[in-house]
Amino acid sequence: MNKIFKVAAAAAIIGASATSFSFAEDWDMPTPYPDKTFHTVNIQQFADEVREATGGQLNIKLHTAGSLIKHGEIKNSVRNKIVPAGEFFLSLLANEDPAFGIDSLPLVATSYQDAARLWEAQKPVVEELLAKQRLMPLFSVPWPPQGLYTKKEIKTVEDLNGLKFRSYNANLEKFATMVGAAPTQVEAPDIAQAFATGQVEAMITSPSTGANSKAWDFISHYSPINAWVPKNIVVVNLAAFKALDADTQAAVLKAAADAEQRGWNMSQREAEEKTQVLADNGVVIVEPSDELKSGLGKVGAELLQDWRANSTPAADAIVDVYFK
Ligand code: PCA
Repeated sequence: MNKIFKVAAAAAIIGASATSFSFAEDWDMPTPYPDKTFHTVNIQQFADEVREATGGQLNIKLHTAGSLIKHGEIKNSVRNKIVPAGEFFLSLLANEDPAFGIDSLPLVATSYQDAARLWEAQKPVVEELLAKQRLMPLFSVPWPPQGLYTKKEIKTVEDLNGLKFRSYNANLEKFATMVGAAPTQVEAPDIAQAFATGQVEAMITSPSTGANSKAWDFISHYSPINAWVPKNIVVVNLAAFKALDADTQAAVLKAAADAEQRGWNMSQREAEEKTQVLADNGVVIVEPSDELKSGLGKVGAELLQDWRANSTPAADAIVDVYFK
């Protein structure tokens, strides 16, 4: 083969491969929670299924526990195409629009059934708000109902007065302030350290996050107050999604739908299993007293009223649809 012919043949091969095969794509995907968290396990399976279904054409690589991008910056980093996809705690965006925070208001939705109904009402509004930022939700999965972790038995809302309280979003911060506690924002991977250093001494979170943080090392009592059922959401940058070929897009959407269903089931199993893990490690599980329940009910009603007063018509309509 003479030299010119060899170059031409090589060009033809490259040309052919460029039209008949697309190059494999690598996606870095930041998530805020540690590897053992069921949300992370679920997303890893989602990534594996996408890789398999696309014959390796789309490789999603997880960067967990805020290791690549800090939790508070994940949404904007997807929006700005620094990464094509990411996971975050949906109600973290409540400062952008109250519609994002409705799943983190006390005693609005406290069971999985109610949480599913609330998501049905909330989802179209969330989709529209995210679309304005060129983001598309892929799936959303709830945490188990949120319970109360303390160093003593809490019999009334007044017992929370003066406690240094771990917070994870604006709603929880408001709640803590309203009951006379002092809130401090702490990300999930930093919980154990925040307790160990005395930065905080009480928290509201799921049995999952409690057990994964080994809460028995720093608290003695857990009360399943089932205060709310907040969700994580996985979003993709719309332009990044549209750049995928049709088969790959379909594979992503299929794996996402499966991940949503699997995630809701995992969450429900977690609620029971991880409460048992807390008990097995010596945490005293205390059913909330009637007094505590009615006190929380009052705080919840006030917070909902406040939320509605500061809401947008679209966000407020979510509550109307939900309570109808
Ligand atoms: N775990 C996360 C969010 C809600 C939950 O159950 C956390 O505590 O940060």
